[in-house]
Amino acid sequence: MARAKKGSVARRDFLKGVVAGAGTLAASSSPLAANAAAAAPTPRAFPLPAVEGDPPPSTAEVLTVGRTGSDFMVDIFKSLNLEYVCAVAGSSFRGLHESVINYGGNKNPEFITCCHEESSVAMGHGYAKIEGKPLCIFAHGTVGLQHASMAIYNAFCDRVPVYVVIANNRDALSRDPNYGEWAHSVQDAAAMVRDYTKWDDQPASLQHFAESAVRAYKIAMTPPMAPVLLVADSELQENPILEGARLTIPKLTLPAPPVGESAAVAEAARMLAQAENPVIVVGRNTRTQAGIDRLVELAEALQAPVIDMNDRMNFPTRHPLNQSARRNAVVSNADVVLGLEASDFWSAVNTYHDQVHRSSRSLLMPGAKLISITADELYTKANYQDFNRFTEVDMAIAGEGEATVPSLIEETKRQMTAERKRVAQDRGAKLAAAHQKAFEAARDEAAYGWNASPISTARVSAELYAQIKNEDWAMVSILQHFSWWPIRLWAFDKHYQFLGRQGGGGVGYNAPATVGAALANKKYGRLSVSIQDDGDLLFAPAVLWTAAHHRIPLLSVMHNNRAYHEEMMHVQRMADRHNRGIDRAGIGCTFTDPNMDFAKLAQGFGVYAEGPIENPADLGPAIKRAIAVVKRGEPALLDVVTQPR
Ligand SMILES: Cc1ncc(C[n+]2csc(CCOP(=O)(O)OP(=O)(O)O)c2C)c(N)n1
Ligand SMILES: [Mg+2]
Repeated sequence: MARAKKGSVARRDFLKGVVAGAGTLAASSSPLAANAAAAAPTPRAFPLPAVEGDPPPSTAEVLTVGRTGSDFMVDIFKSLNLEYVCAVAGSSFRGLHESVINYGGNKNPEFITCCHEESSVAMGHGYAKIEGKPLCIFAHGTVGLQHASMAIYNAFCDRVPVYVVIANNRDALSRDPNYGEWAHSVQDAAAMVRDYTKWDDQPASLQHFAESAVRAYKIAMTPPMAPVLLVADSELQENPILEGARLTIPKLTLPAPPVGESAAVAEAARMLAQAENPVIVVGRNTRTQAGIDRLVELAEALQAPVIDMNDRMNFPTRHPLNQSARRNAVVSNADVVLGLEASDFWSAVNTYHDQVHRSSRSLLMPGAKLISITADELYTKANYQDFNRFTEVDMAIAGEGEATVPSLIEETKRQMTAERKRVAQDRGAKLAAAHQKAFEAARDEAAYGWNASPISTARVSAELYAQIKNEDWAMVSILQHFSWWPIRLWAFDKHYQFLGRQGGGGVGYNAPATVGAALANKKYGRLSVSIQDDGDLLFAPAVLWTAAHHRIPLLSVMHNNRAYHEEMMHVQRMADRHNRGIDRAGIGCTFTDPNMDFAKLAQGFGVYAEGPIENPADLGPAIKRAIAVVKRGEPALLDVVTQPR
């Protein structure tokens, strides 16, 4: 167990002064952590309010102090192996800030300078999806958390752990009006994000902080994972550690993930093995390479098609059983459908029509059976509706997908008789042919408008892949606005090669999340690449400076369609519906007159950038130059003017 180190002489002197001035606490000169009772209460460092006749407070002359609560908090963060803290500086956590950089040596955690709290959290979101664990975020009480809130919501909906620490001045008497500390203080700081965090606490003592800090980490990392929030009271940070305080940091033991009940898993395996056309639908399932490999093993044992909902990197895109491009055909033919962490299972087995009268249609054959395996059953909140449409299933197994698949494989293999294996082999051969046909159709489609300007999204995708495919690459951005071209044409097979989406659909995620993912990829020497939408970058572009300052290698290729194009399509749809023509749908949606110069923007933040690139022939050489920069360990951005989708 880590333990608070001894305090300095200066601090002990200070403590004596406080004790004398306050006149309420028993004096002690014993060194820290020696001969002390466990869990001694933390004293007030400030004197009690002066009353008439009191001598002037002795703290007025005391300007230096040794170890404080914030040093101990840094010890705790070190024990949790938090690699980075992403933050916009804020005086409510000035104690923690200074302890991280000086006492903690600015290593584990290292301070990453951010320019918006939404970027801090989204960086943590992207980082966690690569690294499988959270980094730390500091945010200024109230205003910092208000800025951070949408990114916390995205991470919550995406079931990603983010470790948020905010600061607050609970005690009204310790709020300095000169620094706006009244407006930055709050009775219940976590209230505004409680609906989309898994747990929060405002510890009242350092020992309480230690226990809650370890508890928070454990809760965040237990599936279903989610953000947590800890309030580091400003006084608790800045007060000296009480002489004799015997502070301990509890050891962190992460629970093994919940596994589906064995009899239910055996029954699910029986249903799948007996099925004529089993289908696997996979959502936020896969955390590790072993998770991908096991999903391949399960699919191959059954020769079952896999529909990847693209919420994570789950299944190799060029595996013959990957039938994501044929979802409707495959689901319509299924007699048993297994959903693995399929957070939107309903949408995988239904179609939905955005018309005046909204309607939906089930894709399923009558009598088709649905099995779901998900840890989401273990945790659902009420207010925000990210749990999607209720899906009627025939068997529901509460357990984590990745952790349950191994026993499902074992049972499935046991159930596969020679006859079932022969049926499966025939099915697999047909599916392999269908996969190849769908791939070739996508490749043909990609050739349309090859020489167009603005440049086609398929051409951008192909030009990029040509130059990274022999590298250890990771595509760290969302791809749904890019017609999913990389997913349709590239060979993804490693767990870090794709991260899924924003979770809550909040725009402003992509730029910071890709920087966070690239930060995680840096130590592995991976080449992080991103397709960067223009509208998304405009939310908080200064994260480019963060990438430049911290030498985070990331190639951002812009999908600059000069619009909030998705929204423009909605406005067009409304105009169509009202029979008014779509010619004015750009109002409120397009970024023209004047065009924005993203290369200049990036250069202004110290990032290597080229553009606007409008001629497709210029793209390949520009990508080559940008990759050379990224290989030097820096970010680079190419502003590519593209077709809308
Ligand atoms: C915080 C937030 N504000 C608004 C929206 C609505 N919205 C959804 S997509 C979109 C367009 C984003 O533009 P861009 O990132 O350039 O993508 P494009 O659709 O142009 O490819 C907007 C504004 C949202 N999802 N989140
Ligand atoms: Mg756009």
